[in-house]
Amino acid sequence: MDKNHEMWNGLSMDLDKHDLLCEALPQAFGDVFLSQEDRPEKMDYFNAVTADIHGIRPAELIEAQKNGQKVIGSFCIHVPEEVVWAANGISTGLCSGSQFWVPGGEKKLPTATCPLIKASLGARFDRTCPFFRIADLFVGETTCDGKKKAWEILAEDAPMYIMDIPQMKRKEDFEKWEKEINLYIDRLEDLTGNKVTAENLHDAIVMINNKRRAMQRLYDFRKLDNVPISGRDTLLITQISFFDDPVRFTQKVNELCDELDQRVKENVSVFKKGTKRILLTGTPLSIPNWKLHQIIETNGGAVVGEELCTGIRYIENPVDETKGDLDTEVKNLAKRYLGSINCACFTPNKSRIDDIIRLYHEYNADGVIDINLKFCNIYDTEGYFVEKRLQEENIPCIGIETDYTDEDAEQLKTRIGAFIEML
Ligand code: BJ8
Repeated sequence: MDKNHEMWNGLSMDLDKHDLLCEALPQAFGDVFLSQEDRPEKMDYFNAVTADIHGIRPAELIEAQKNGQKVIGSFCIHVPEEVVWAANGISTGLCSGSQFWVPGGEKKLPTATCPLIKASLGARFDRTCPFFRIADLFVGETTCDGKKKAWEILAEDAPMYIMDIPQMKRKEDFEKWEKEINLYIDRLEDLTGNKVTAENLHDAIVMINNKRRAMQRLYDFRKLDNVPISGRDTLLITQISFFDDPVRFTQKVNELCDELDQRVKENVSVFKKGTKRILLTGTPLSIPNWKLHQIIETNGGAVVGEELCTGIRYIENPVDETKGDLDTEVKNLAKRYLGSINCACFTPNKSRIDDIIRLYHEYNADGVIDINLKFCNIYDTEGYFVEKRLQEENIPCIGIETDYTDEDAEQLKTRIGAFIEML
């Protein structure tokens, strides 16, 4: 048994089933990423992380657990990772983006549930993802009905903690969210045995802000006429940002950006002149969901930005770094984590549409694709306002509904190809 298999065995994973996933990944990765021409050399690090995605980082997490640290997994960018790091825990993302895990989720959930939720439960119940075996605590939230009920089922098998997210953004909602963050801190202190203080929380805020700043630096290259990195590569980096060590990740993104600076000086573009620039908006694209980027970028388009949780919503708006007491630091977190994220779970959610229009101009896009994961009711319904406002602004837009299967790939190619052609 090799080292990885020994580790997975120790996590009581279903090795035979998991091997099937490991066998499929290199082919998919090769098709989507390695087939691209003229990729930046500094993508090497992110390639290596992806190639051993269930090996390198899980081994690090297990090592940290042996040294007394706790691993906390979450499913939503509303859950503030800073408090986990402040309690000397390790934060990791758990959202799942592969069809491989969906049937396992369907054993527990109605078929008419979004694939993100089904895959997340399938990964746990099927014992085919090491991150879902390692986490000491699973942090869910009350963003949509599907998730709320799914957490109750997940709690039959996994240690769950739920954060109750307000669904409006009034003064009293910010106060409530502050209280929720304080309750979360209590739970983390219990779990880790460490106190969250103004100092360690401030350090964690700066560390995660640095990660967001590095990613913003990367995303800024996508605003240029000559785009030196593809949308696919940027998406992969963003997906990795949720589970990699934040300090190392920040350093690697900055190294890549140094290379991209050089490319800009040499006018290098990974896209041919005249390639149409697409802004995506909608539901998140969790790893390894690369389907839409692959279709767009092999059919005459360049994805230059994502108004998604796996995109700009995660990286913009760093937390206020003004030093204060613990209450002030928590207030600053609440402000950012409630005020700046425009999930469709909020009512009203006009600021999301304002953001789409702002980003369309900032990233010099030619058109917008509004993506909706099948059975996500809130984004689907909000699509009404997205399309209406964009039409008023004369911004070309199409709505796409899809899931994690490849069954609709041909149909999507035709629709997206036709949309790009008319831009
Ligand atoms: S802040 S988008 S990460 S909840 S796609 S599970 S909403 S049915 S993922 Fe999300 Fe947080 Fe919002 Fe972002 Fe439900 Fe819709 Fe599925 Fe969703």
